[in-house]
Amino acid sequence: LEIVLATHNAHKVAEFQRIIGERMPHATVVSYDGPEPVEDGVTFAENALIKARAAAAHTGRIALADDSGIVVDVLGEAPGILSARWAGHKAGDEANRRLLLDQMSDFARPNRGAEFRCTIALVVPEGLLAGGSEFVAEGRWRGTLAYEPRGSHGFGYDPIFEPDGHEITAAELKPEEKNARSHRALAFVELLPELERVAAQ
Ligand code: ITT
Repeated sequence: LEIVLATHNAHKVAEFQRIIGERMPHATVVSYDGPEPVEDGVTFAENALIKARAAAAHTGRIALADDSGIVVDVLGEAPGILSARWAGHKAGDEANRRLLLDQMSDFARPNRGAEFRCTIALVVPEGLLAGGSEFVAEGRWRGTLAYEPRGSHGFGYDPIFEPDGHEITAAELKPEEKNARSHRALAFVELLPELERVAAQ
């Protein structure tokens, strides 16, 4: 089974290689490098579907796309779908984290609750399956925002996110620990039966 992964985020690719590799050892994951669609959805699910549809249409293969981010309770679920570009289009992960910490400077625990969300869209093109197929799964990982970044694993907001049940940040967890319980792993586990079903057809 060959799965096209529609993301340009190398960290997501690495996590999916592990997450999929453990649960579907016979699957081959290849990165999509075709034309980029405009991500103009207003929800994680819409954006994930936009990316997966483009990859499936262009490659004729089974495509997966991930749209994800962090939502902070007291910020009305911001940054949300804007997580990757919270401090500006080219600002990068460190500037995004710094801005979010600044915006949270008036809030102490227990008012620093947040969660990671990941939506994965699965799109099977018509050429592979009569009528094609689309499926969307979501995973959520709750935690608390730290006051300062800690840890060197992971990416994005991992250094400032302490998952519930841990006193360390997601960037201090070993990659295999993060990939066992993260929003991305939970979304993939929800999607797995559907992926196995379409792969068997
Ligand atoms: P693609 O659209 O090419 O997949 P992207 O990074 O632009 O890459 P998103 O629009 O889905 O993807 O933004 C996801 C952002 O949310 C990501 O850049 C991080 O800032 C944050 N994020 C998502 N999952 C995360 C995780 O597991 N750990 C830390 N931050 C995460």
